Amino acid sequence: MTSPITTHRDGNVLVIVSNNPPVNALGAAVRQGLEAAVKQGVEDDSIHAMVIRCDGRTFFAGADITEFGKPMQEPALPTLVDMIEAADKPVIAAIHGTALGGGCEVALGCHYRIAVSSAKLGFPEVKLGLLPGAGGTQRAPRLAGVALALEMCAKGDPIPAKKALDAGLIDTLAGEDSLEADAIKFARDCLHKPLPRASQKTAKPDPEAVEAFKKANARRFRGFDAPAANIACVVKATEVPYEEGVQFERAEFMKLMMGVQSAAQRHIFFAERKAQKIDGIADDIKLRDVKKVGVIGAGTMGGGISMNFLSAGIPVTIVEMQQEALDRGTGVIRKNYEATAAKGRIKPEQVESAMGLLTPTLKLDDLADCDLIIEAVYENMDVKKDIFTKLDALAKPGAILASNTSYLDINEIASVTKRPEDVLGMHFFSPANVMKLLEVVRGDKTADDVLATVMALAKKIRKVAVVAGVCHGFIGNRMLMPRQVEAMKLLMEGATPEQIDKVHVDFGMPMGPFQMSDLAGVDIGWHRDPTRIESIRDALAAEKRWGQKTKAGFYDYDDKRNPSPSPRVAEIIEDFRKKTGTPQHEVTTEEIVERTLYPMVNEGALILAEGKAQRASDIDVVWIYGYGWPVYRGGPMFWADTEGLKKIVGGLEKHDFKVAPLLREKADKGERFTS
Ligand code: T1G
Repeated sequence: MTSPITTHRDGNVLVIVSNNPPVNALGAAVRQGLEAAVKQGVEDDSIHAMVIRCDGRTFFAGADITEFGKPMQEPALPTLVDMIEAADKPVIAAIHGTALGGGCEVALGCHYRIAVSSAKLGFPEVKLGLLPGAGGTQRAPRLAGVALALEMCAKGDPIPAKKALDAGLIDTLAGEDSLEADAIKFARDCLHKPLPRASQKTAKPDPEAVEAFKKANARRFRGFDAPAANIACVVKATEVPYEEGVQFERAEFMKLMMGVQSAAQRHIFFAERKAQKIDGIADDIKLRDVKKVGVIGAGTMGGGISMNFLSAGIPVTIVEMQQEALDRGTGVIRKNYEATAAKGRIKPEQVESAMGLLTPTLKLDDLADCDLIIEAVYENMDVKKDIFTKLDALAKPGAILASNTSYLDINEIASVTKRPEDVLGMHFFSPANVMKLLEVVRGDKTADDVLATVMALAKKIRKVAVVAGVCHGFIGNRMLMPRQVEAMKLLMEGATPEQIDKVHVDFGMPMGPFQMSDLAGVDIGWHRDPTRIESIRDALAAEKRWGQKTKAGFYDYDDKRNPSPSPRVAEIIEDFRKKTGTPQHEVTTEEIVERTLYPMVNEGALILAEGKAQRASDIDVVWIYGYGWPVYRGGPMFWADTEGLKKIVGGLEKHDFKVAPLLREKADKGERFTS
């Protein structure tokens, strides 16, 4: 097999090139090729300098994650990086694209670094539950200082080349189209300079920066192991020589690599990408052009949905019934963009360019030339059928007609049109301009190219899309229902809202079932008859305890929306317990987990068996990106595997749940849902 590494000479400079698509991952063949090439350059006296660069879209984007967990083939990346640095001739890293993880470490092992200004450098290992394991935590603080090294290693976000240049991580910038030539020239300019080796520099201690960083990120790092390990390694770099520090780094890396959290986060890394693939549809299927989008409804959802397309440079025509509602909706869109600009996350001119792509109208007919129309109106089947009947008459042939319904039957909606093959669901999660998950609901008659077009479009609008089948609540909300039902039952049997929510927050969820109800609205789906009180929720809704929006729900809220347990809610719960004569018992944490989380896994097994999700990892992606399931637990199905399916079945049986056949089958066979 030909090596992904080739070399060519430019006079006395050896150019070493990697061609390992798609991202030049530093797999064994790449490492072996690099080692041989650098060795060749060192031993050849006619070579006075070396340039390392990559073909394709990017410089090395890291170690090959697919190799993790398999027997490591020499040379190990740390060894290779040290070998590059030990060379007695200048080695220059020529960077484009994203030099990430091990790729950034290779660059820091080189004596000099040159990058095009569009390049980025970073250490995303922490997002995989890891840390830079090839000297990155030791070289970065020595080159760029503790504060930036902490940001890069413990948060994992890449930095632009200019910032890297200012910080001393790279030495100069190259022309976008002349990277190799500029690198060769730079190499020659370095020939008579001392050979700088990052590992030999000193990283100055900065305890204030460390404490400030820890404090500023405590909430973000809650529950994760890797950030603290990254911080410890960066601090170690300021305390001991490189040789000692890199041993510490290696030990911390191996601890994380062997841990469940990293396995979970690597599972999600691949699961997110696998979710983009639609089984049975060719990757190269011809997609429909989507140059113009129509959105019906300018409320919270319609406005948020519109922003996704506007931010991707796709024009949107947004329709409302009343001018006042239309003005309010477009006003909220502008306000959202301005708030983002105020935080410096976008430039003011980007606000205007986005708003310039928005066409508000009161006329449904103005959607006639749209390639995709998304309905985001009141969650009522009759209302939706009426709209799709009208759309069927006015939309151009080939237009994709989508509903943002969160649980209604897409097949029934499609049935009122003469083009059911062009109809599907696009279930955005509120706030739609923020939440990354998009459930793409495939109707029985949805055409393959329609589905593939929307899945591809999702990536363009920076959503994480998952294909869902038609069923009540699709994937996410269908699994949410048993959790909410059981949580209410536990209230009746003796638990309190704060007790149940605490179990979920301690588990790693951003909020528990009752905090979520208060956020979404206790009155969602309420029959709105205050005299009809058949449940605790009815009683709350009847007293206008609708959640955060009325400053009272399952909790009481102060002006800053800080929750506190509500004596009134305790009374209401107590009344219902007495009225229904529900037997009381002391509810334990274990019971709350078994009765609110295990049923979610059970429902996930039913969803899989019914083919409403393509794969268990898709279900995990839904819950990570739609509901904030802690990524270090890998999603409900991965977590069930780590808990052990036999234990899940036992817990469900303990509480008289009907165990899903697929779950029982896998438990009996000792199988897992996820690889
Ligand atoms: N290893 C193996 N495959 C990878 C990969 C990697 N590092 N990165 C991407 N891929 C695959 C990905 O699965 C997909 O495959 C295809 O490439 C395109 O990816 C020792 C231990 C580089 C910003 O964490 O962030 O170095 O689905 O769809 O949107 O210290 O990929 O086509 O079959 O994401 O253009 C550290 C992870 C590793 C970077 C490009 N590095 N990758 O984004 O394409 S650990 C990372 C990314 C490490 C060392 C440590 C992104 C990207 P398929 P894509 P993209």
